[in-house]
Amino acid sequence: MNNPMLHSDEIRTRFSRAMSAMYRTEVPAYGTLLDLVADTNQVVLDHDTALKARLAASDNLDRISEERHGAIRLGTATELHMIARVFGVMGMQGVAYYDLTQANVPVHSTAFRAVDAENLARSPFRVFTSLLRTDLITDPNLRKQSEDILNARDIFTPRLRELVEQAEMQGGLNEADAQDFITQATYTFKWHEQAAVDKDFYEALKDADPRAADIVCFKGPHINHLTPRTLDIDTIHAQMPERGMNAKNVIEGPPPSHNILLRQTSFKALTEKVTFGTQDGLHTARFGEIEQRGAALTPKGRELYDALLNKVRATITPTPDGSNAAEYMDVLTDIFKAFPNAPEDMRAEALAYFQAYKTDTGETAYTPIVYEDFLPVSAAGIFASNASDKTRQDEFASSSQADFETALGTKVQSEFALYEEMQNKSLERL
Ligand code: OOG
Ligand code: NI
Repeated sequence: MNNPMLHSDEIRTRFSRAMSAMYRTEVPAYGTLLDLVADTNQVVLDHDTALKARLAASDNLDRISEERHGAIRLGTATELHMIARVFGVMGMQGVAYYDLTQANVPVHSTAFRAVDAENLARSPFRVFTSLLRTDLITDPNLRKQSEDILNARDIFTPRLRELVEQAEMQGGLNEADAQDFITQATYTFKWHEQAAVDKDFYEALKDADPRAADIVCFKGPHINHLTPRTLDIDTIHAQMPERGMNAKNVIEGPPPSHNILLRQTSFKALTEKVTFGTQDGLHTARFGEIEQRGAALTPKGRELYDALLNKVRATITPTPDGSNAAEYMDVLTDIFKAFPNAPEDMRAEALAYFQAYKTDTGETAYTPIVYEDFLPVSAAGIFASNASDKTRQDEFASSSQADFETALGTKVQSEFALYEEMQNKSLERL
């Protein structure tokens, strides 16, 4: 008989740590970022004892600075289908559909994550997973060659396939098999310095679209960033240059005044040495990011958020050289005065989801439900700033959520429905 199964939450937790260890080795600058995050989080906790007590009650304090998400990019429907099974072993399901073509990026995406509150509490680690839309590579030769390259590759080890099948059949994996699974799964996302194509093809595809080149020209879907949680994103953002990191100019998402959705920033993607056959070359893809999360917004709240952000963008767009970064933050903060930031006001206007609970004195109180997903606009910002400075005018064809879900083998879950269910469950429990 097999030994007892390891809980999928535990497999996910260990997987996120294995990914972190691998990425730190691959990208030393990422280790520097992690050190800065740990130091700053400690300073915040030392100074804010109330926050520390709150976090001790609701979170695992030791895990405060751990990774909360990563991102990968896949090339084919078959790869997406298999990756869904791999993440399934770790209790992660596709939540939300992100149409990146709206930002002229030829991919569509979902986030694999745990969906229930107790599983999220054990490990909220999520992977933003994009699928290339080769139909949007306009040059027919490049498109055909890309598809041929992608169809010929196998990004999964035979052992990983075996373990996934075993997990599906047995309903889990025992300790030894789970450990093997984590090693094999992590291997899928390793960096390959040796490209899978020649330099001419790489350059041609990169000219057409750098994101397509990042996906097609390498042997596997290398993890392109990991993102630990920070308790003070503004301080870390400001300190990144002091530690030698080329930080983005502005923090994406809402202004510091608003504890909603998520705010994130990163050091810009590094240009790294790769080889094409025997030829040396360079590739720019990998970076390190930090995030700070706030309240999950209802559709009404999201609409207001989007409207305000559009207003900001119509007024000012951050310049690539960062010259108007301070002004951008001022405009953002100013325009967001139209969005209530007190939790009780957000609740009164049904802008965010809330968890109901009983206080020590028996009264009903409400705390915002943490947003577990991604911002489409923000994701696009990441793509845009980290892949190329090239501006593209061509409008991509409209997206196809149905195609994506066919590849996935199931529908993506609605993030709004999940938050609403959490809210309802908490009310029922009272
Ligand atoms: C995915 C970017 C999405 C984020 O934080 O918005 C993401 C990618 O660059 O492949 O991780
Ligand atoms: Ni990210």
